[in-house]
Amino acid sequence: MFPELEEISYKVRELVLKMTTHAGSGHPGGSLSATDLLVALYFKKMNIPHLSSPERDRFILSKGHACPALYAVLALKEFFPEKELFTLRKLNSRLQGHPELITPGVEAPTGAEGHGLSIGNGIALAGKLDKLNYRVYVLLGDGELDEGQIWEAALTASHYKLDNLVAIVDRNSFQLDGATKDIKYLGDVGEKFKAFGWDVIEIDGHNFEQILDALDEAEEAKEMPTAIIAHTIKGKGVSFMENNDEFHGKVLTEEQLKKALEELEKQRRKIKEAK
Ligand SMILES: Cc1ncc(C[n+]2csc(CCOP(=O)(O)OP(=O)(O)O)c2C)c(N)n1
Repeated sequence: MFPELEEISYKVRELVLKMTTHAGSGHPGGSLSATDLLVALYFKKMNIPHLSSPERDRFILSKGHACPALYAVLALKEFFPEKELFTLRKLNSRLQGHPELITPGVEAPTGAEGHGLSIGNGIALAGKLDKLNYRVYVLLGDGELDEGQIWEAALTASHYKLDNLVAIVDRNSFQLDGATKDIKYLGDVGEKFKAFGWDVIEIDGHNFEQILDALDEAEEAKEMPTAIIAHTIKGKGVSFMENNDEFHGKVLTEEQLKKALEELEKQRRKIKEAK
């Protein structure tokens, strides 16, 4: 059990829902599926002594539309003030609808899906050439795997033996307009990465113990990149959002927000009582 990480995840989920409803647009569903993965990375795994430190671990949100979750995590890490979250998607805000380099802590501009793994390859290869010990984590959506460039990048990563690179697939089984199985059948994602020369670990992407064990195991990989297939739930934490693709690119109304926050609070209280 990791009650301190669960507590942070509740806060992140609350902020995601509040800031997207406040903005009137955004992608809450895929932000909630990715929340626990982001919290484990930023609050337990990644080493970021300073945002400009050459040795810092890098994270790339390839499924850039889930940036409300990333922004909430970066604010809770105190890279910028929490109140700035409520400027999301506003003109001249540092928090745009998809990640931009103007946001403190964002390592790559993403949002056009399919590019993050190629960017991660470049950063990981540079780390090896410069003999720097940082690690690179790239979060991919499963719908994003429809993009051909992901597979080109997957081949490149194994060719260059990028054992400092970890791709995490947010396997929530949904994409923009439905279930991934109906839009482009993916089959066994882990087997596909294995066929491209990757080490593969399959986990429950909402179980902190499994997430952290997988991230530790990935550090043991030698001369090959690691793919963590994280089985998740789109809209995780809010009953009427879970596995409901309606909330891919649609935000909660004020009334739905109130209900969602009550649900999250109830779950948070249960965790506290169990401590
Ligand atoms: C190149 C490109 N084409 C289309 C889109 C529009 N788009 C935004 S999110 C999305 C679906 C994403 O599915 P997935 O990667 O599974 O995200 P998740 O369900 O985890 O939110 C699409 C097609 C885009 N952002 N980039």
